[in-house]
Amino acid sequence: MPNNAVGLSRRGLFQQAGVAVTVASTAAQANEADIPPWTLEQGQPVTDVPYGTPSGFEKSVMRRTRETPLFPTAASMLTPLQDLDGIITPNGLHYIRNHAGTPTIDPDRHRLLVHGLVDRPLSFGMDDLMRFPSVSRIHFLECSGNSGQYKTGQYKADATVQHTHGLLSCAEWTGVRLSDVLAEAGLKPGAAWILAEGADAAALTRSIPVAKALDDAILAYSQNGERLRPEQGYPLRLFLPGFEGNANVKWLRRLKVGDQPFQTRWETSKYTSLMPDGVARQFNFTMEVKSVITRPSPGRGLRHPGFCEVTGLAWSGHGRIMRVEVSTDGGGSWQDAALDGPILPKCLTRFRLPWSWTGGPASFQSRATDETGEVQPTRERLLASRGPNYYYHYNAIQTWAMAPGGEVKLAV
Ligand SMILES: Nc1nc2c(c(=O)[nH]1)N[C@H]1C(S)=C(S)[C@@H](COP(=O)(O)O)O[C@H]1N2
Ligand SMILES: [Mo]
Repeated sequence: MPNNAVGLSRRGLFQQAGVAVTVASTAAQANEADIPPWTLEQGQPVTDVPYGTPSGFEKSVMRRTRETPLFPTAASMLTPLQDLDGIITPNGLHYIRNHAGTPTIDPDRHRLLVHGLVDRPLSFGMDDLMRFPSVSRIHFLECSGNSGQYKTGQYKADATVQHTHGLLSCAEWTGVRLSDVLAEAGLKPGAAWILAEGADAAALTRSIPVAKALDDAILAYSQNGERLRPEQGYPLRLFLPGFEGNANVKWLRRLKVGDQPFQTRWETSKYTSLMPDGVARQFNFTMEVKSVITRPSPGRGLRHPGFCEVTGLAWSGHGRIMRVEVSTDGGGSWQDAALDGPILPKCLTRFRLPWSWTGGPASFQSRATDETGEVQPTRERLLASRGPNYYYHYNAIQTWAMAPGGEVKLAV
């Protein structure tokens, strides 16, 4: 079994990495009598910040677009994974994937209609929904197009992990169990699929299996403790843990229960998987096991040889992460990384490996295994098994190449 807990003292950890760490070496030389200017005057009044924003020195930590979007309303913004710690994505940095812009919705006028194969068609206002018992769960959300450009080799030479993996975020989602709402309406015999429709100009619609709706689906109204951001579906979104981003319908206005899938354009012309035999596989919902090293990574290289913590994120739509192995020699040898707890199902898991850079070239890879035993594939294995027409759900092992100077670039 993997070694999930490091269980070493800091000193032991550094020794294990085989280096002496000199993080505090200049402390003794600093003149402690030098009082910094910000200590000599009053700070900013607290009443100036009714709603806080990050320090002005953190301006470079921001969402970025994949490429210049042809349509600003049908585009995406990527999460800066290289700049974040832990597993939670701050709300202002959650990735955005919109097909027709972010609507401005008055929550007092927003309704959710539940109809179709139900005993009692119902219409809910936000106040009605909030009277149901609430649940809060920490889950990742990933667009199935995340990392898809690897397939086509379209990344620019200076792409970072934000460009390659930034259609990925993780938040604590609070809302109402969809099963509770469906119990109010009463499912009729034969109910098997539910059409979920958004109130945006795309009127995005997806068919969701009733089994998923009754399992762990949430009608979410909050994200990391506050109401959803407009970009994430304010005031209400469908949240389907582990399912591809597209099925998590934002600005949710309608649920129609049926006995078969509704065959919307989002599940026929888009978001299908064209197999080598020419057959398009539909309803390929669950995001497969995947991981990526966020540091070191392109733009986050090293300047001095010595101790370096290799860290990144692993996730699986099938459940918990069991193991993450890290290679610093391009897959020649592997070491188990430590996993930060709690290790939650269908959630990002942070991994860490103490490492010592001797100053030479290195080639970083991470390989995750989930609790179903599924192992993240190599690029070769993935492309071979899927054939030339498959695009979505690219979950292959990622390689970052470090040059002797310490600069890191994406490989492939
Ligand atoms: N109504 C509606 N729901 C939507 C979309 C949309 O454009 N309209 N985009 C989908 C796609 S493709 C993804 S990946 C996720 C993105 O959610 P996020 O913007 O909160 O990250 O929302 C999905 N739900
Ligand atoms: Mo997506």
